[in-house]
Amino acid sequence: MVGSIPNSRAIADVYSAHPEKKVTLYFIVTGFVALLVGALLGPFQAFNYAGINLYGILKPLIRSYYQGLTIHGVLNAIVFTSFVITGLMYYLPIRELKVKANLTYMWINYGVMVAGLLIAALGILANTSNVLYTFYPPLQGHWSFYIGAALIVVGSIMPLFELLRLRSKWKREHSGAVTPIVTYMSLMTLLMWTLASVGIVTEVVWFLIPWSLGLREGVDPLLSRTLFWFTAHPIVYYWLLPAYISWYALVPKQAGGELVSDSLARLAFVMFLLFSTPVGFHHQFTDPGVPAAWKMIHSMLTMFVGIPSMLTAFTVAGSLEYGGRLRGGKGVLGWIGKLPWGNASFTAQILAMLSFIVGGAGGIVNASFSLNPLIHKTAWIPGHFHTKVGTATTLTFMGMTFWLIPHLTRKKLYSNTLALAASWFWFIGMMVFALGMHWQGLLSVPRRAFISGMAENLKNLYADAATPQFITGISGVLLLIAIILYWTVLFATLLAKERVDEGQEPKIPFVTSREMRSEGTLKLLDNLLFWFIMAVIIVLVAYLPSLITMFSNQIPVPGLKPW
Ligand code: HAS
Ligand code: CU
Repeated sequence: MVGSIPNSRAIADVYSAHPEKKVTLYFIVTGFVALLVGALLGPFQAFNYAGINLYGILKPLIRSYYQGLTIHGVLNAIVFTSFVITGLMYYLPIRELKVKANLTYMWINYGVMVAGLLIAALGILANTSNVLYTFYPPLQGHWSFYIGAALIVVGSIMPLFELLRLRSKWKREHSGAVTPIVTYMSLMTLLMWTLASVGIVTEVVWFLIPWSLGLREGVDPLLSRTLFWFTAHPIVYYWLLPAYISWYALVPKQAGGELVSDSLARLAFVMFLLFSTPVGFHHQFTDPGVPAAWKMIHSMLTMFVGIPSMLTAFTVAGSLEYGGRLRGGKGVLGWIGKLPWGNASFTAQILAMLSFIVGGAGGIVNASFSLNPLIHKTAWIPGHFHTKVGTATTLTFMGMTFWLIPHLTRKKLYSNTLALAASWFWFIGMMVFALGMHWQGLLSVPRRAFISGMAENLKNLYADAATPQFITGISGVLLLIAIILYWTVLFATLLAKERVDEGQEPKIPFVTSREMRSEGTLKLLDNLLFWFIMAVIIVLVAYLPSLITMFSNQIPVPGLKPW
């Protein structure tokens, strides 16, 4: 490192070459501050599933288990993911295309989402909206919860239009070339998410906001749930695919390798666009009003959506192997030891990948029409998704910040050793949590249950789950340590005084990609409108018959507020 320059001048010119760095930093840091608040409630929930009720410590701020769980789910699953993903969806394509983005539009986008966050916080912190992050009616939250959530969803879709504009500008200047890979994957993610969001936007804007304002007598719970799950399965790929973009287009470079197949990566994203949305009934296998035939069709389509993840494993593993061999790895598996395990950003993301496999296997059980009833609404489900959004996505984003924050701010990472420790504690903590909760689920311990606060006469209801409950409690301690380590690294890096000279900061570890001609398969894969229309057709076939029946046979139910 050449040397550092005084802070005052540094701020002025840190962003001058790339002003999009500043708004990206705001998106990323806002997301991780939200995650810190949400994550800190996590150990309380793990201790609850160990039979230990520590909620008294949180009073009067947090007045109940369900208020705490709502804050945990909303901040972690909706706010953290939306802010970080929106920042990444802008920044990586802008830098890959080497174009100037509309900064005003980006800052307006940031403002819309911050407004949504603050408005939703009104209802939640006032203890009027303990509806959890799935906000199923007839539980009725305050109107501020629904309006805030709607603004965050609108904000999460906004990057699509700027990226489409930047892509067509780039294509005019590079005629005959296909969309560069990171921009391509980002656009496919946002197209999928825009199609998927139609369900939740209809539910919230058409039904729940007027209902919460007293303009609607009641809403039909089955129709609301169906519109919610229309969106809420594909939302998991909105959370996952930005992590995949790093696993495909950045991590191989960090491993000293390259992306071994650009077109296989594009094919995986086409499959996610086509099959992410028409599967939502796999969350409603026990809902009475959904015809069994459609549940079976959605179950089979869900198995389909596992295929692009298999493709991803194949391509990513090949790309890592390429890097390991360039580093001198020999024999069938000798390349693994040669990978840069001392690099916190790299290791965090490999641990995230391994966690994805565990959760994916459980996902196939969830998706099975005959097995699902064994685990539906049990602790198995949080066990599943803490390996997915809780680790595959979250630990990947943490791993990315270990180069991205120094890249954006020109400040050195506070400590690679602490960052490595945070990654291992998070990974091991989440694996222990997943073991405890999957196991409790198999013993029929319910999810979303204040089991540490049960009445005296029910105290021994889950006595046979004592071992997995103990395991779950251990995970709470490990994850608390991980939280302290990670946010120490993040804030110490952000608050550092010194900045390195221009050009000394970490580069974006893009894999090497050359300009490819738009012909043959690549031309077909690059036809975004065609694939989007195909996706809309599949979704209409999978949903329209049931939705027509539900819309025409609504049973409006008034709101419940048991808090
Ligand atoms: Fe899930 C419930 C099925 C993926 C998140 N899931 C949830 C909930 C959340 C969630 C939050 O079918 C709870 C919602 C609620 O509150 O009620 N899920 C699946 C399936 C997949 C899946 C089939 N889920 C995710 C991802 C999530 C996520 C990703 C967040 C990011 N899930 C379900 C079902 C339910 C459910 C039902 C409802 C259950 C109920 O009854 O309520 C698939 O995408 C999984 C694909 C994976 C596989 C496994 C094999 C894959 C391998 C290779 C991949 C490895 C890679 C790693 C890419 C087919 C072996 C990189 C490679 C290396 C080099 C290591
Ligand atoms: Cu799902």
